[in-house]
Formats: sequence, C-alpha cells, structure tokens
Amino acid sequence: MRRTLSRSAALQARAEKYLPGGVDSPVRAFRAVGGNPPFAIRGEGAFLWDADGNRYLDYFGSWGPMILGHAFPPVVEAIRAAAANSTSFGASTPAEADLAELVTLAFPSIEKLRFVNSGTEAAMSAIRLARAYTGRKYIVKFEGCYHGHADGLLVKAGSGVATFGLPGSAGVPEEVAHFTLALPFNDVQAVEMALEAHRDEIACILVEPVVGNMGCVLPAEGYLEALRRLTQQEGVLLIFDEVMTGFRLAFGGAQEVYGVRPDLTVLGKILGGGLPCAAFGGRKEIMDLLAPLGPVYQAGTLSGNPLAMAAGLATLTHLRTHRDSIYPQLERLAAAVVDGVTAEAASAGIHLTANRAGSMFTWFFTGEPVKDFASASTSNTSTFARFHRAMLENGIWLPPSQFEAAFLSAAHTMADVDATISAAREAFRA
Ligand code: KE4
Repeated sequence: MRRTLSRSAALQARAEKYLPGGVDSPVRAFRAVGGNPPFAIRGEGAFLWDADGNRYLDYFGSWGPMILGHAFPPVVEAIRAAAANSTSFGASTPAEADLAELVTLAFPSIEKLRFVNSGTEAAMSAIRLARAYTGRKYIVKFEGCYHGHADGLLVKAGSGVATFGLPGSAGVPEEVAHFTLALPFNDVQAVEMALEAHRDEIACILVEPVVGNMGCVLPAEGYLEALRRLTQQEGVLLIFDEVMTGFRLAFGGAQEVYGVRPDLTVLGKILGGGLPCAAFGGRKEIMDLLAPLGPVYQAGTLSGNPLAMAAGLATLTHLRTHRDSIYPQLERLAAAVVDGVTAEAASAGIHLTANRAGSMFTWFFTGEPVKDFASASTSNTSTFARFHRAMLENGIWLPPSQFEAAFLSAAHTMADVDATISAAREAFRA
C-alpha cells in the first residue's frame, strides 16, 4: 500500500518559498534519492512519524545524535527543567564543567575542551589551534571525509559534498583551498609523501578515525597507528574528528576501540543529545592557547548553552551508567540487520558491500570492497536510490545518500531488525 505524502509535499512546497531547496541542510532534500522528503513531526524511541501520519523505523537518527532513541524521557525531562530556569545566560554555568568532566572521563586524551554549537565550529577551531601551536599553515584531510562546511574543509569533502558530486564548494577562494591537502584515506604512503613534500609546513592531519561521510569506511589494519607515528615524528598534530564516532563506537569513541591517542579531538552529535552542541579538546598545553588565556581567539554566544548541557549530561550519564549493556546490544542488533539485509541482497543477485563499525554502517551498491572514496564511488547510486525509495515505502527510513552512514539506537529491537530484513527482501524484488 503506497504511503500518502500529500501533506509533506505541501509542506515541501511551502518550505521552498522561504528556504533554498526547502531545507536547512542539503542532504535532507532527498535530491540523491528522488521524491519529496517526508516531513518529520514526531519521534519516539526507534520511530519517526511524518506529516501524513506514516510511521518509519529511523536508521539515520538525526545523522547520529539519537543513540538513545527519540524523546528519551531523561533527556526530555532534563531539557524541560533547564528551560524553566531560562534558555540562555551568556554567563558561566555549573553544567558546563559537569559535562566537560564527563567528556574527559570518556576521552583520556582530552585534558581540556571548549564547547561550541556545531561540528563545523569545533573542527574549524581545532585547526586554528593546530596552526597557532605549530606555526604552520598546511592541513591534511582525506578525500570523502567531511568535517563541516568551514572554507578550508570543503576540499574533496564527503557527506553532502560527495552526495551532490561537488568538487568542493563555490565561494571558497583558491588561496584558502591551497593550504588544504586532500589525500586518499587508508593510504600511508600518500601521507608519507605529503609530509616529505611539505616538511615543517603541515600543522595537522585531520581524520575521521572511522569514516562515516563517504559511507562507513573502516581504517585498514595499522593505519591509525601509522598516522600517529608519522605525525609524532614530524611535529604535526593528529586531530581525530569523532563528531560521529564519539560515544557511538564506544563510550570513548574510536580512540577507545583502536587505542590511538590523538593530540586534539573534535566531538559533536551524541555529545548534545540532539541539541546544538559540539566541542574540541586535547592536551592542556595546546588548549591553553585559547583566549582568554592565549592568543587564539574563538567564541560563541550560545556555546555551553544550558539546555544543550542538560541534554548532553542526561545522554552521557545514561550511556556511561549502562555502557556494559548498551554497546553490546547495539553491536548485536547492528550485526543482525547488516548481515540479514546483505544476505537478502545476495539471494536477489544484487551486488552489495556492507561496512560496519559498531552501530554505524553502510550498504554500498557495488561488488568491490570499499576502503576509500574511490572504491565507494564505484557504487551504483541509482540502485541505491531505488532501494532507499522502496525501503521508505516499506516504513524504513535510511539516510538519503549512498555516501552517508546509517545508525541504530538503543531503542531498536530484534523485532525491528526482522521487520527491516523483510522490508529489504521486498525492496530487492521491487
Ligand atoms: P555539523 O556542523 O553538521 O554539526 O558537524 C559537521 C561534521 C563534522 N564531522 C563529522 C565527522 C560529521 O559527520 C559532521 C556532520 N555530519 C553530517 C552527516 N554526515 C551532518 C548532516 C548534515 O550535513 O545535514
């Protein structure tokens, strides 16, 4: 039975009068998968409801933050209580140090941190710090990795930039892009050559330790350790962008899973429990370069906002208290849904490569192993689009791009996994 989307379609038309593409973030426009996007009205647990009353199992979870599911009662209550005391002060509040302390417990590499309002701000600020600390101008990022939309980071970026097949972005002066070296992910030799060619000129290497923004791509055996060794040797700061992996792969993120300690870490998404909150942090000697202590300026009206602090505290406190059950449960369910759907594709004769790290994963519509952006790009994006539309029709809302990671929440159940596998069986035969 086809789902009606008439109210969403009307809402889309209205939104397009005021918002470019009708959206506040490009990937939400469903341009890569076609059709009008459903308009979300309510979420509860693992489910979303759209403007036409259709219910969906949610596998993008606001692009990562909703690890505990939608409208998780302790988070809702924390926000409600904080809001009753005002929504913002622009003055210091106790909750900022409370949440910061929790972050330092989760990430031993972080001695000090600063809260900001988005992953973009956090990554941008971490780079400014790295340049100030090293006195160097160049930065290294990897093709297909996405670290937000700061000018210097839109070079061969992932996520929406990859989704729309953009080389970068208009409006970024060549002089800015010039200082960004974009290398293939999982290629140690490329890093060695760049460090050689730009000896003493590179301030930092910024990497998603497990990539989500070209779709999910894991680091090759020893890759992160090689980045750590090479940066140590060359006086280059290693920055882990754990906006997506932080508190997702483990309470201590990818650096807990892989045992590699970066100099700086960028966090976001789960950190704010769905409210605008991100952070960057690391060694004290680097972080203390920030104003008001040092010469690196960085600021934000709503940084450390009391509602975001309350939502983050409720989320991280729950994750920390229940880490021994939540993460194994996420692992079990994610393995079941990824393996189940992949098996259905195989029996339907469809080439699919599944990459998964904990509860973040991507089904690539290619027969090749996917280890970097070049191999991810061999995916058949129109087959992905057909699959996405068919799954949506069957009540399963996947991220609307081949070059994004899907996520499970602690609210998903094995019954939801079974429903997803059945929906995929139908979708592969659509
Ligand atoms: P924000 O500025 O969107 O809060 O964070 C940027 C960012 C930084 N680092 C990583 C690893 C990220 O994944 C992101 C943002 N992720 C995308 C989805 N892959 C956000 C979704 C969107 O752009 O609408």
